[in-house]
Amino acid sequence: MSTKRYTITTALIYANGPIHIGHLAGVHVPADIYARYLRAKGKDVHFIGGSDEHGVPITIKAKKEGITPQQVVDKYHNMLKSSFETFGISFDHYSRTTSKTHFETASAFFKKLYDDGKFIEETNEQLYDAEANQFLADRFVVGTCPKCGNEESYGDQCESCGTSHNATDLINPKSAITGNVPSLKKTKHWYLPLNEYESWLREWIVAGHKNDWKPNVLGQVKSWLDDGLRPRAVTRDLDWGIPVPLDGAEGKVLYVWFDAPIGYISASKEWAAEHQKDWEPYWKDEDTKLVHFIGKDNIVFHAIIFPAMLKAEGSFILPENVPANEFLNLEDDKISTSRNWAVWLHEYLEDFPDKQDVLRYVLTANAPESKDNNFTWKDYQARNNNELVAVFGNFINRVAVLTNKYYDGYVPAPRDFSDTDKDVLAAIKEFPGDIDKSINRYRFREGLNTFMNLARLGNKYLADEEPWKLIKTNPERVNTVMYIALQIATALSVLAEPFLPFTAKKLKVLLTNTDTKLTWDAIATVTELLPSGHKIIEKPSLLFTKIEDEAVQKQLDKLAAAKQANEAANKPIDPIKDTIIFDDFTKLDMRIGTILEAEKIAKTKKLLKLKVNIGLEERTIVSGIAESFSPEEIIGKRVTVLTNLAPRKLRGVESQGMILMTEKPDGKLAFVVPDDAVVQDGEEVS
Ligand code: B3M
Ligand code: ZN
Repeated sequence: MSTKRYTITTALIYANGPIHIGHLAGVHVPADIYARYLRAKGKDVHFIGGSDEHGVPITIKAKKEGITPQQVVDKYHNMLKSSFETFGISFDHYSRTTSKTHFETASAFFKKLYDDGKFIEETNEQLYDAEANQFLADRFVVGTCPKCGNEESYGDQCESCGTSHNATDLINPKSAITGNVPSLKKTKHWYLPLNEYESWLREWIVAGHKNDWKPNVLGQVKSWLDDGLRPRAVTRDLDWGIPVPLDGAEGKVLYVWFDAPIGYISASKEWAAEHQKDWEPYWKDEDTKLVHFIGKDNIVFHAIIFPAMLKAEGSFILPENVPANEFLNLEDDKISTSRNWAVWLHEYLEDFPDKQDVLRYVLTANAPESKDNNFTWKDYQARNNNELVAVFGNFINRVAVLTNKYYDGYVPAPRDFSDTDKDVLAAIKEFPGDIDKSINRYRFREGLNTFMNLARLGNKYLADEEPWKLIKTNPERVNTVMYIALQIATALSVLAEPFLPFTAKKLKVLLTNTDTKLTWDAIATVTELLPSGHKIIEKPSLLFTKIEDEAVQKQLDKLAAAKQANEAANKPIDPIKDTIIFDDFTKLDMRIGTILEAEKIAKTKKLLKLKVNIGLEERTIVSGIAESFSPEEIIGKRVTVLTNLAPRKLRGVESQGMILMTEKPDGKLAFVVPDDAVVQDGEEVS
């Protein structure tokens, strides 16, 4: 059956934090390329995304910040939505799972499965934290993964091997709320018997999609099926979520992974209501192609659990494909929200407000399509400077400048085409089809590379023909060369749209072909893409600008600071020393003092020579604090001094005491001082 329309979804982002380049590279950039490409092909495309606002991650964040879950999701939903907009992710609708439509849709979905007898109802023992007075599901419990031995697996999923399991499967479970070992307590839940769908899933995926699903997705699916599927609870004992729509289910909500994928359907309903459309064909007609863009940790939910839910419901189509990506690392380290090891989109957009396409380009060129990949700022800079600026930008700039210089901006009329010219004109026509092949197989890096080959072709053509030299000897030939260069530029302006949408727009403005109806496929068929006599813009701006070392260094410094702060925060606290008796303590003479003078000791890094008033007298003290303080800033500071320490010479200066210090998380030192300024110098510490 031929495809009439496309429903394209992106994994819903948990609204408990901002979005980072890992999400973008894995999910949103490829999905957006796909959606824009299909629109350029004139297809009926429905492209949706949204915020995942339920589940334990939201509750944990709310507890941490001392606000309500609703406040958490409101804050991050708005932030996510606006970063996506600024970044040019072309959603037809961006929704959220706390919307009224979604509550209704998810409840009705559950109710239908319940009424049709698709669930098993079971009361059994679940992990319970008596101190927190709460059942421990999902991320509220950590323990050892029964499959791979990772000691920090969550209750519902192990992030190390990707396995999804039940909380009671964990070995040595511990409450993430109190750290206590949980007890067991009986509770009633509803289970989807996945085991009953096993042979159907095997038939549908392993037999039906073995040629079109990505090997990483098929591999994971096969391994789960081979392990055997088990009934899976779709409800939880939590107070944040969509209430289970049954009598006698008070205090229970739908499991977040039950409600979240239904969020895709809710998003379509909202979009349809806003645009006077019918949502149902996008989810129910067999000639609709449904594609879920996700990261590899979401494969089981989109390839097994959600399809089983859809199948159980009975009226929906199933995904045609689930093109999951692997993970993107950052500077050779795993991206981590808790360690703040990430490039956050909202910060990127502040630092590089007009460079959306550069990030899209680098994330696509480096996309973790078949294996984990790495983002580095040096590579980002190199790809911008050596590829976007030096190849694509340079070609377009030459075309624009020379056309204006030689022809006042008018496209010249060509004369006789040389063999090279004919080859180039024929080559242009090959590009849309070649890119089609890559994109239809979800090979976006390959598609982008092919696209860049067209820019390379243009750049090389001009470099070989050298119109700037020919203009003196053979101006007629220059007409033809520039005409051809302008045809390449025009093809680029159309084919750039999925990958570099901001640039495509700029380029269309530059060529003033914004209003022509040049479609993707026209590039392969139309002989003259930009006709002779057409006028382009006089003073176009550059498509790309160079990224300097300082800009990159600023980003690296930011990461270094994040790493340092994280290490400091995780620094283990020293264990308590051996017990002493009271007499040992009374031997110490510690007094409050004030720093009167301070100077650096020459040729040392750490040492300051201080004069300190300790009430009875003034003391000279040499202190290793120069890396934490400048001499000027500490004059007048109150300190605590150990006064009866045997004097000792340091760099020729006799030190008559020691200043008490403690260390801050960033490794810098801080003085130990009385919390009341009225305490006099000389007062003893006891
Ligand atoms: N929010 C998990 C994630 O962000 C989850 C995806 C839901 S898709 C329906 O990785
Ligand atoms: Zn595991």
